[in-house]
Amino acid sequence: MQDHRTGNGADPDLVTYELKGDVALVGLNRPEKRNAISDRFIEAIAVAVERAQSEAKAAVIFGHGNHFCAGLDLAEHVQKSPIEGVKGSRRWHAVFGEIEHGAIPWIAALHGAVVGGGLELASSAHIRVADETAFFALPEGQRGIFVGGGGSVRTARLMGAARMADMMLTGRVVSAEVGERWNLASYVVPAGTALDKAMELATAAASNAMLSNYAVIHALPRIQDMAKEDGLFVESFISAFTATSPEAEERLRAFLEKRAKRLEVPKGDA
Ligand code: 1HE
Repeated sequence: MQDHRTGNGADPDLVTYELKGDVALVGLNRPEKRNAISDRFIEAIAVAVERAQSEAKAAVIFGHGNHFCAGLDLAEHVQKSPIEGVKGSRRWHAVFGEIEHGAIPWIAALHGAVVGGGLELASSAHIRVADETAFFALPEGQRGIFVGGGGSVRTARLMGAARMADMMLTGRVVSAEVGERWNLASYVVPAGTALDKAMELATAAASNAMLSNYAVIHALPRIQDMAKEDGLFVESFISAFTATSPEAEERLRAFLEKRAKRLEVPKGDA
């Protein structure tokens, strides 16, 4: 497996980057600080995200060490002025926005702390896989701050504002199992296997028509924000447009000519 490190001026040691087939693997690599995200770190993530979008068909983001991510680098944040805080938050929005509304699907492989900005980062991915060691928390209230990485929009939409308010007001720490019930993760897997599961899902997503994946990433969240009739109207056009691509025609013919794999009927939990 070839190990490509991020370059272009971003710190190569903060984020590992690997291209495995069509899937990019982006690893948060500041375990000594529990992958807390500093200004330099967010720039390293930005470089890796851009590179993944340019050469992969799907991507996985994970954390090196015992935790996915402990959120904002509080040591750096304590020294910031309000305007620096606003600019920092807007930069996080831009980088996480590239993940959520970029060109490829992102799967977050979660273990250990998925906390504060770490949960906001995970919320910008399209699928979240948590292993049994993962725990979720939003200790912003305890730290005297507020979410700034898109959590009030993305994380609140995943689990609902009431549950998010509970976590933020009480400091509640939520297990992987509860996180799954609350829609913070779609899969809970045995300890140490989240990355493998995320790779499996990313490989499956990478084998789809890219135009279909693009439509899923861009259309679903936008249609959710539309009035019902507007959403249905837009859906019809996206549906008709994706079906006119040569790739769609070939995939449809492959099914009709029995060249395509059939769906597998689930045996147990799927
Ligand atoms: C950090 C950070 C951090 C660890 N910023 N340095 N996030 C939080 O409030 C979570 C704070 N972190 C923790 O509660 C714990 O560190 C963990 C539960 C994640 C892990 O515990 P543990 O016992 O394994 O590690 P530790 O001993 O607490 O931390 C190891 C080192 O990482 C230590 O530094 P050291 O120099 O003393 O070794 C910690 O100071 C450092 N560290 N977390 C800076 N977050 C855009 S708005 C988003 C707002 C938020 O994200 S608020 C939530 C912030």
